[in-house]
Amino acid sequence: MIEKTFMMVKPDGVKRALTGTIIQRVEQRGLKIIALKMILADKELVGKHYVDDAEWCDSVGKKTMDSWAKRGVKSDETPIEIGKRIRQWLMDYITSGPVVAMVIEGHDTIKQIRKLVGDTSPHSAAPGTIRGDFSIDSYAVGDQLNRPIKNLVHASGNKKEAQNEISLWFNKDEVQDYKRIDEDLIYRT
Ligand code: 3AN
Repeated sequence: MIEKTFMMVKPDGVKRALTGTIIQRVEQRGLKIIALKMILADKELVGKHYVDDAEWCDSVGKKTMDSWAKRGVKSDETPIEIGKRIRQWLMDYITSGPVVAMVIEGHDTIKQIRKLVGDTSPHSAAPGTIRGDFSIDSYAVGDQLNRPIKNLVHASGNKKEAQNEISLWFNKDEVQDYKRIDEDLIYRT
């Protein structure tokens, strides 16, 4: 099924001059970039992106606690409390420099882009993925330095997130409709 997703090169990816390389990975897979811009986001925008809701905080908190459990780290905090702290870190981090936001269209794009991006922690991300090839950051280092994991990119996790994030970062007239020269070859003939 042809669908759209949202992807963002985070400030560490932009500052490390990896934007072109990351875009190339998307395009060479046969997925189509239909919107693209560099933007210095403010806290209001990033606050809407990383929504202050219990479900999001709980999910990020639980993933973090799993990583702690593997390292034998114990905590009295609830997953929601952990998620809220990480959200604050992310607000500072994502507004610390320009990001490159894009909308990508193609077959099963939401899942395929997540696969291309790799595990949240670059340290665990498989070689061949963006995070696994270009970063070595980890939960452990992030925790030690009280900062978010610098994992180069964000990509929407599901359809609802993709729809919300696309309309948050782009106006309708910024999203283009065009045909790639190889589209018929990829999908049809
Ligand atoms: P993903 O970006 O792979 O979907 P999420 O949604 O679990 O990962 O987390 C959102 C972002 O929050 C991550 N990309 C990462 O930058 C940051 N993050 C999540 N958990 C932690 C943590 N325990 N320590 C530091 N940063 C974290």
